[in-house]
Amino acid sequence: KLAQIGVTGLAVMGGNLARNLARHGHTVAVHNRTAARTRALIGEFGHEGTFLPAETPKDFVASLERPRRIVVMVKAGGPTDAVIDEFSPLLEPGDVIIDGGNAHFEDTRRREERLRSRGIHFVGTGISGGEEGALHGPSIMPGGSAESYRSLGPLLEDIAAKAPDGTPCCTHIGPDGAGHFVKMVHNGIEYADMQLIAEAYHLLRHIAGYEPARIAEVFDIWNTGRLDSYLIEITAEVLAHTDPDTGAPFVDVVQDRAEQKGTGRWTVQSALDLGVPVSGIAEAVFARALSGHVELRAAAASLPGPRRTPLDPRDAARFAEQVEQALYASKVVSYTQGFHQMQAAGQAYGWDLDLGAIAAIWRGGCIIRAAFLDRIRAAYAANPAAPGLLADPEFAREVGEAQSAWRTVVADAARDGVPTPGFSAALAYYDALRAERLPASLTQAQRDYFGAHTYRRTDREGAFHTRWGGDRTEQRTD
Ligand code: NBP
Repeated sequence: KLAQIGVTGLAVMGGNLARNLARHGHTVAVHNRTAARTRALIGEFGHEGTFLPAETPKDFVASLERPRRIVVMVKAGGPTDAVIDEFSPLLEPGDVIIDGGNAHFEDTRRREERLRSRGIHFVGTGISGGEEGALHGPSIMPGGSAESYRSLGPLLEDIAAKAPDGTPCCTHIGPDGAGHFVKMVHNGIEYADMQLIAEAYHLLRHIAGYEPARIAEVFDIWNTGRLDSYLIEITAEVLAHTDPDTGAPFVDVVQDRAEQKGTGRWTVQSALDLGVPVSGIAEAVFARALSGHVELRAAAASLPGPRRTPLDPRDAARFAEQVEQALYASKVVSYTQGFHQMQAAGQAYGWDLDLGAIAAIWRGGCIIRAAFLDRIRAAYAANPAAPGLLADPEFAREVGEAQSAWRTVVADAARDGVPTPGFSAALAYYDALRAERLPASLTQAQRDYFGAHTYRRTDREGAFHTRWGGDRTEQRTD
């Protein structure tokens, strides 16, 4: 009997994906560079389904039905190229290589183009949900050709997470690097979500004066409303946890230095290339970077700040409600920005992305899963060409209702010296978008002054330059 699909790279992610496929009744060929890992997987989990273990790439390929479907789950970068180089000579036109690692979308575009010329489908696939997701149902974002999805889609939809309405959290995203691009933006949005939650915690701690256990209760309540999400849920659990060694709140014994593996940075780098303002994601990446600059922080530790006056309990409770509104409005902004980036990338790379379908497959399995995403799905279903989420009447209404509390929170934070780069950047974005006139007119006039970069007038067509160094007469330049 031949296998319907194969997995090579059996570390935690690959091993769990292979088990997930086998548990769904598929025959799965398994292979790993170091054969001991393959044997360990079969020894421990072989009883869960039908696995065809192979020790060599040749045996692995020979154990697959045609067209062959090979999931590569190795370390991103050089190892992915090494595996492609090793396996592709053994494959035939029509076969499919699925890269489920966290590849950069430009690498995926390059690999897809090279393999396409040989008739092999290369499907760069975003997989979110970590190791638990890989085993129990991740959110899956496959790129590559539409043809490859016809053969691969049913298998992937089978093992994907299911949204609350039962639909699989997997859809064909678009050609070449589209899947990995969308996974990258997912991670960027995840950075922003986490930063906003961290700021809400910081505000409740230092302005409302709540202890972590009390803040956990607040987050638990928020999790029953419009902020209902995996990240809010785990935040409440972390904040309620007490360190067994010291008896202190766990959050107080963890060093306040956040690390990163790079997908947030990639998102911002791509946004800069596309000219899309993703200030919420950028502030989140920078906030992690700042936290790690220990020497700078130590040198600044004695700089003066405001004196804080603790709020009385009634005011603290009202403040906590305002923080919920600020968090929600800021979250709408960061999703607005992330979806704008996907829309711009779709145009730049010719992907024709279905933004509503992308929101739909993030409703389950992935780290940013949230009730909120169903609202985004509905907004794009109602108006697929909407110029941003804030153009949706429902989101516009909610953010409009939250804006006063949002301003209070950002102002209180500034007054009390609590840093809120995420909340503040989101509010600035909101105010800039809705401004009737931006000071960009002055910026453009300055550019014309020192660089003769010309400007357009509000009252007439054409490009103009003023002779700033001379008689200041205006000339039309186009
Ligand atoms: P790792 O990223 O730790 O990679 C280990 C695997 O790569 C092993 O199977 C190893 O084989 C294989 N490998 C390496 Br390293 N170099 C190789 C080479 N030159 N040729 C062949 N195989 C090679 O595994 P992981 O943590 O399971 O992650 C797999 C992928 O999934 C990564 O791209 C990662 O970024 C991504 N990931 C995603 C999530 C998520 O939530 N979506 C979470 C974690 C990871 P060996 O056993 O012979 O050393």
